[in-house]
Amino acid sequence: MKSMWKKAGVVGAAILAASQSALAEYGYNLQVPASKVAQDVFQLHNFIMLVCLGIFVVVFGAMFYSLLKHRKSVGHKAANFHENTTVELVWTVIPFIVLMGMAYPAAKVVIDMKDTSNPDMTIKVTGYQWKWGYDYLNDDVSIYSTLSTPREQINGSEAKGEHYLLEVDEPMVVPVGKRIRLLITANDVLHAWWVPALGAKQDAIPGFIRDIWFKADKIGTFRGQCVELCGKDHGFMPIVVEVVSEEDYKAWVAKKKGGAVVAAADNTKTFETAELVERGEKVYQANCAACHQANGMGLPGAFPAISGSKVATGPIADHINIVLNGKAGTAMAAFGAQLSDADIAAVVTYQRNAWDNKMGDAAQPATIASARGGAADAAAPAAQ
Ligand code: HEC
Ligand SMILES: [Cu+2]
Repeated sequence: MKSMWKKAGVVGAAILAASQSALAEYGYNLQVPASKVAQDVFQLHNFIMLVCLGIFVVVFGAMFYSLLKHRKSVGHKAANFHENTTVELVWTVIPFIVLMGMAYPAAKVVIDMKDTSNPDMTIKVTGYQWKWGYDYLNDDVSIYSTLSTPREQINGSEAKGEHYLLEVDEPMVVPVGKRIRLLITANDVLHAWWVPALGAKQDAIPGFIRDIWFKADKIGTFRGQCVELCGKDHGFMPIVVEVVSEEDYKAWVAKKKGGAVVAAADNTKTFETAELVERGEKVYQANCAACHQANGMGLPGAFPAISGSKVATGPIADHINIVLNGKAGTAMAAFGAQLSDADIAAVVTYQRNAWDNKMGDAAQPATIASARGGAADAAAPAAQ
């Protein structure tokens, strides 16, 4: 007898410990809120769940009570009545009050989410197939944020990391405690920007600009995903927001601007072919491999192989032209606005000298710069 109680005690304690650690981890809950709006959303969710639970208990309670107490086998006879005004009033008025009780706090939170007035800074967010672009309108910094999970983890030849498919090369960096307004749009198809812990979610629509805001309460890294089905790599364009102190933010901006100066200097340099190939491989992995594949073989029927391609083994001017200006009506986007002259020179040189392509020639940044000028007319239809 005694040992049975002891066993029950141990099991009870284990259940309690498990449920408490589940709570602590929010394992089965929404993400831990990191902004006022996210906190409001979280509380609204809990409140409405409780209302639903209350309705569930009352409705099913009444139903099962009636089924059991008034069943035919204990001698009950069904009542047969129509048009009972009192009952009809009660079942109209009570749901109305319940609905209003939920709609009022919900509308308040939605209005707060959509109130983008008085921002401390504004960032334009652009969805691309398949990455995010961030333009800091106040600080004149622009970055592209692409997935950094290694291909080996995705194709299963390596163990998956802690932030599998939720990590990027360049996170969006913002200062803590500031009202950040986001102007959200897309370059090709519908995408949607969502970081649950910051309570910010908005569709990114080509040709339209929608805005939202958030103010992060604490320093930390917050992760989200594109939440609008946008094609093959929809699951491969995560969002990472790095919330830092005001000083760290200023230092980051200064570093980005310094980087831009170095990058600009690269555009006037002349490189060795080997340097271009090495740099071009990185540019290719970050910008092109999603479609043309790391091995240059493409995906038959959708994305052409670059290894052995007529363009990559043909006249270099045509090769530069398709990378700069894209090809209208296909998934091949114009990279002229996204990549620097040095990066385009590098990726073109890489494509001409990797895999089965043994062209031995190289494009220099200066060639790209003049192609930009000269191809402006030809580019107009391609850019659409
Ligand atoms: C979203 C998918 C996608 C991405 C990313 C992409 N391409 Fe393409 N690319 C295409 C498609 C589709 C075509 C075929 C266009 C056509 O129908 O002619 C193409 C064609 C090409 C061609 C011509 C190949 C041939 O033999 O016709 C080259 C060269 C090329 N891309 C280079 C690049 C480079 C360099 C990058 C990265 C900076 C890149 N592409 C990124 C989809 C993509
Ligand atoms: Cu998307």
